[in-house]
Amino acid sequence: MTVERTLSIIKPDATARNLTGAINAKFEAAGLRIVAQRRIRMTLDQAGAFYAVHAARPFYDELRSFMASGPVVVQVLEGEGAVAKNREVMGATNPAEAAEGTVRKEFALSIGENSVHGSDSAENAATEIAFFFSGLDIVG
Ligand code: RTP
Ligand code: MG
Repeated sequence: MTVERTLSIIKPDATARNLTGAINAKFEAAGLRIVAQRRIRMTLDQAGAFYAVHAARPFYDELRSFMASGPVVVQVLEGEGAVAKNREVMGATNPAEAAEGTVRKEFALSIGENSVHGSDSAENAATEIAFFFSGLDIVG
């Protein structure tokens, strides 16, 4: 497998509960390196643009309001098969279906307030990384 990068977001429900370090520890334990990281507060428009792919979904308004409701930590994770590995560490979207030991099993509050976002393909990872970071921000 090749070394790749993926975009991760620690969502407002997790920053509100001071879980950034606990979540980062899970990423690092899985061999993912945090090669860029920034704490930001998104506007409704920025959150809507980031999740534009879900614009037609019934949960879109709820999702962008939630993502703009408090601070988030945007980060680039690097490692062997980083996209799939991060999705594994995150667990299923719905915490009720997430495997033991995953971030969402341990920390998520609901299917919406589920603590983390992770890119779902290498192609989307490149687009999502460029949404928040310039090349100079990423130090591998
Ligand atoms: P993410 O994009 O945040 O990494 O999550 P995901 O791939 O596991 O799930 P996705 O289908 O892409 O959905 C994006 C986010 O929308 C919220 N959601 N709410 N109320 C609902 O039924 C519902 N379904 C999805 C979640 O915050 C989900 O992570
Ligand atoms: Mg997704």
